[in-house]
Amino acid sequence: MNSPTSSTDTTPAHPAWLPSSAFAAVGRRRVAVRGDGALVGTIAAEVAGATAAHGGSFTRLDPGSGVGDADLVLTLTEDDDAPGPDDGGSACDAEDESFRLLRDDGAVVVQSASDRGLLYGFFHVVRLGEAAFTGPDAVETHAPATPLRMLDHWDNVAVHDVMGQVERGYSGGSIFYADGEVRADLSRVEEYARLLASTGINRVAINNVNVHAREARLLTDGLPDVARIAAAFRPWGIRVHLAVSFAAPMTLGGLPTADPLDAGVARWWRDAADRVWARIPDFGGFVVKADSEGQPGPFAYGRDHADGANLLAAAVEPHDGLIHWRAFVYDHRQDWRDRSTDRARAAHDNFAPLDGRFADNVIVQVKHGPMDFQVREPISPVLAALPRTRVALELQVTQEYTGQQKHAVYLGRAWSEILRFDFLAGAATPPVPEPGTTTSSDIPPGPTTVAGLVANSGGLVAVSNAGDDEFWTGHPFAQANLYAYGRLCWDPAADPVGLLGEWIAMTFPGAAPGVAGAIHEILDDSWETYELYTAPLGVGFMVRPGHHYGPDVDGYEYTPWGTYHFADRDGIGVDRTVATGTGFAGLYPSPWREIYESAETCPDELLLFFHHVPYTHVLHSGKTVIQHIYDTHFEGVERVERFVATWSEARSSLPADAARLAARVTDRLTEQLRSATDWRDQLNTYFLRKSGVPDTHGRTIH
Ligand code: GCV
Repeated sequence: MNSPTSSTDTTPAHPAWLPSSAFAAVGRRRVAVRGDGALVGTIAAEVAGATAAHGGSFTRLDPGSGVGDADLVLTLTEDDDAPGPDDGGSACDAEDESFRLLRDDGAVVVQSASDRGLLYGFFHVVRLGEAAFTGPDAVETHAPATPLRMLDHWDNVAVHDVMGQVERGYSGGSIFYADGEVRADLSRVEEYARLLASTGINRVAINNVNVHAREARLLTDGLPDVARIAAAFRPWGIRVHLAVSFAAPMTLGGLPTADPLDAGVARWWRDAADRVWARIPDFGGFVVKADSEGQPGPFAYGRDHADGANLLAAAVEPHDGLIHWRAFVYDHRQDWRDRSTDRARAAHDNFAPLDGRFADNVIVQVKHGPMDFQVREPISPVLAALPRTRVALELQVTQEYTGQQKHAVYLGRAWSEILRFDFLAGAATPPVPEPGTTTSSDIPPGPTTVAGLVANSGGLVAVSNAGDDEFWTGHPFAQANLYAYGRLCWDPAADPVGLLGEWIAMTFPGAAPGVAGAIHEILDDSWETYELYTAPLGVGFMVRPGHHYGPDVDGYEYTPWGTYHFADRDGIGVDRTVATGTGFAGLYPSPWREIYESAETCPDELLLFFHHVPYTHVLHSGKTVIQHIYDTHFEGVERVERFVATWSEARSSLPADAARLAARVTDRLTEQLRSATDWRDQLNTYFLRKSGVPDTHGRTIH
């Protein structure tokens, strides 16, 4: 786990994708900023800094004044801006985060009805660089796909015995907490807020969803400190949320119960919420992990998750607050001998029957896959099973199961695939629900992709990968994941490789062209590379128990966690069919239920998630399962060898001030190669010994 943070570390943070040189195009120009509003001050300070650094000029204009001959005008919408009927803009609408960009003969005007929209417009121009001014005349409107674009931190205030300062954190300590307290110096939080705002993130939950005793108190006597953190985020248009313990009325309030239907409990939560909003008027709401992995919840009182969530929803409703209620609920004390219980079904079984019962300000937060952030899983059917409930997609930017920021793994491509997944697979009309079913087949007409389902609902949430590490993310290349997550929240249809290109261009401005090419060579297909040398064909969880790093094929096989692959001498995989298995495949709407039900039509990459097959089963690729395992593991390592060679050539073209970054990347790639080799040898050896089937190419398997 990560090491405890050091509160005395003074190494300046790497600027990530916002180095001064990324502002050169704006900073060389005559820039005017017009309008009132807290965030307009933020923009003005940014422009003042950029123009001072790069030789341009900056004017702060009063509302209503003329804009003169500026090259770039950043202005709140004023009456004479007369937005057209299609713009959707209305003056002074704080909730409207859209902005308009008008380019006329190289002069650019960015307008927005809100200061947040203007901030996003400013960063849009920064991202475009020179192209912002040299492009053809244009009038463009940009708006986020969803108003809810959030990051969760799994940071502990007090270092946890097992999980450390940041649960599943691989980037040093917490930027919020050190030595059991909220940090006195929150300047890293301010820098972080700026980075996030530049990608469009607008909400952050600041503590671990596993709420331990010290962290629970953030809700009560810790509030002044939470208010300080909120103040650090506020100039960047980001609202703060807290993870809370369902048992708080007992552990903090001294009540005899936390029963969601108890009037005293309801009163306690109302008072708690009133105190929070009195202190932090723009507070966002609470995040709750209940009845999951030992966290308290409504089951203890014979109540369900709608009862639990609605209790908190009523408390925050007078303040327009939100409850993010996690759907990650399953039995973690399963008997591995029992093949009828399927962890993949659990969230659906618990939540689908509750559809329609959640209050309007409850957001059910659903992990993208039915298990737990594996490198490859099918899309969670829960996302389409709650048409009368607000639902958020939960992703994991921190690389718990995808190389822990020691391996270069760009996840933008994975997330893009998830967001584009269409529950109806392009079917023209939704299928007619089968009588008496409560499964996802009755999703309403309308957008049926994951992005479409969450856009006007609960939006997106992801677990952050940032910490107090010099490079923010441990592996400097993992910054690209944080960046791409924010950008995909704003535009889920964006090309993920294009976003990677944006991150490279901003992070390494002016670097030799070979550098960008090399980073693309390493990262573009790195998610697939990681999949090649780790767990095959959607099977998952072949990691060391506990810390989840490195190979251990049977590590979780005979444990209570419900994460099995069922490999024996004849075959491997989990039968999740309706016909002979756990029935999980039947939780999808058509045509996916039929596609997944049959081993003939199931996509290769998910075969072992849905089917138990012999090692000699022939994939669509034409290879047998066993040969696929051997080939992919050899290929994965070969690819990482190429990453190492590519980087060792590219790093010599980096400027001297990137030496520390270059060295860090080299160290991480060295570890990635060692680990990938370990994965290859353990996996191939295990399956050769288990199956007795030799590699057709006769390569070394131990
Ligand atoms: C915060 C997985 C992780 C846990 C995490 C949990 C969750 O089980 O290993 O560390 O707990 O997911 O998402 O709540």
